[in-house]
Amino acid sequence: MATNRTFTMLKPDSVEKGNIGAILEKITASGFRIVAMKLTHLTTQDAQAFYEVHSERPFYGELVEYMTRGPVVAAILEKDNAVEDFRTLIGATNPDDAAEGTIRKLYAASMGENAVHGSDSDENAAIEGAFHFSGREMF
Ligand code: DAT
Ligand code: MG
Repeated sequence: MATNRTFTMLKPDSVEKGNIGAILEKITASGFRIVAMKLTHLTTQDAQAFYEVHSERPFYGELVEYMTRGPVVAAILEKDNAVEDFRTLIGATNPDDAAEGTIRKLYAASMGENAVHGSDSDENAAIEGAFHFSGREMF
């Protein structure tokens, strides 16, 4: 059964471009409740572990560089069917393929710098959220 939470990061390009407010507005206007949130800077080890599944891919080094070049906004979001609905809201990995009105269509520059992360399963949402937040930081 689907749980009702997902994990997101507004990636370094979103922070650099001053898009945090606009993206959070879109997220909350789409019915997601913010359960936990912080500005945090991933270490190289954090980013390598987060994207471990892609460690053999040619873009892995660039991905880790990008994700560690400045702070990100990490958050846990709550809504019915959160994981799937949030993936729909952010749009396809490559912004060129993302549907009109999605966060990546509106705010992502490229496949490599695509503005926002959304968990791809309930299991990963729980793991990713627990990596960044203790129980006392979730409301
Ligand atoms: P998503 O972030 O949509 O879940 P993913 O898990 O397949 O996508 O990949 C993680 C991130 O890696 C993605 O947001 C951007 C980067 N990435 C994926 N495929 C890439 C590619 N072919 N070239 C460059 N970056 C890529
Ligand atoms: Mg993914």
